[in-house]
Amino acid sequence: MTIVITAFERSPDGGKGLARDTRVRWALEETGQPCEVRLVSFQAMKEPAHLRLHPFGQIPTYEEGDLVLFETGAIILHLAQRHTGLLPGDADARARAVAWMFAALNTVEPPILDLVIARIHEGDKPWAAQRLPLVEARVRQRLVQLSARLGDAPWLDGGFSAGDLMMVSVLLRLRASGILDEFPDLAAYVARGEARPAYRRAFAAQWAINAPQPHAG
Ligand code: GTB
Repeated sequence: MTIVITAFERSPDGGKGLARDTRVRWALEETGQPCEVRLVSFQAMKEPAHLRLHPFGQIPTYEEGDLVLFETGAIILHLAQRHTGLLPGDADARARAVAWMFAALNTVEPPILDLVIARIHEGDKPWAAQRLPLVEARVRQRLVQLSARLGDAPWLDGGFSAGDLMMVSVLLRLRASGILDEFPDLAAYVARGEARPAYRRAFAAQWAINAPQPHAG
């Protein structure tokens, strides 16, 4: 059954791999599932054909026969449950890996997204200078806690899992702020994720679409 995902026609990050199709591409690569990618413009995302796939008019979406999914958490959990490579065999270890997926999405990502909003989308607002240190402090608090749990281990709970895939994907969004580099163990954790052949293939595939075009002449 052909898997079709959607991605930005041209990602605003210029190929840094930060748009969320990259984490789905990564999961597909880790599980050895080929896919087709349908590129959509911002306008097309808000039109009825795409809204039937994604009620909030966003990317990525996932189609596999009659199954249509949105939300990267749901898509990656679906792939992890149906194919080998992203969840351990032991039932308790699987449950813990899923807990780390939720932790990445529900506990670590929200303050990071808040930081993106404070720095980029609301950076010119009159309250920005007061708010930014508060938001940064909340991010650092989570990183201190995450770093304490990771300790010297390469991955969050035994071998690499969908929990790590999601956590690394979430932490990548922090790099531009410089805060990730304040935590060398977490920066190394992210680098380990990026060094995985499956991540490199996923990154290259989105880069081929999104990389800045050289100017002619
Ligand atoms: N909770 C959903 C999920 O996990 O699937 C969130 C999906 C989502 O945020 N999609 C974004 C989108 O479609 C793209 S990934 N936005 C268009 C819209 O809402 O109209 C978020 C994203 C966008 C841009 C960058 N960037 O430029 O660096 C990074 C991440």
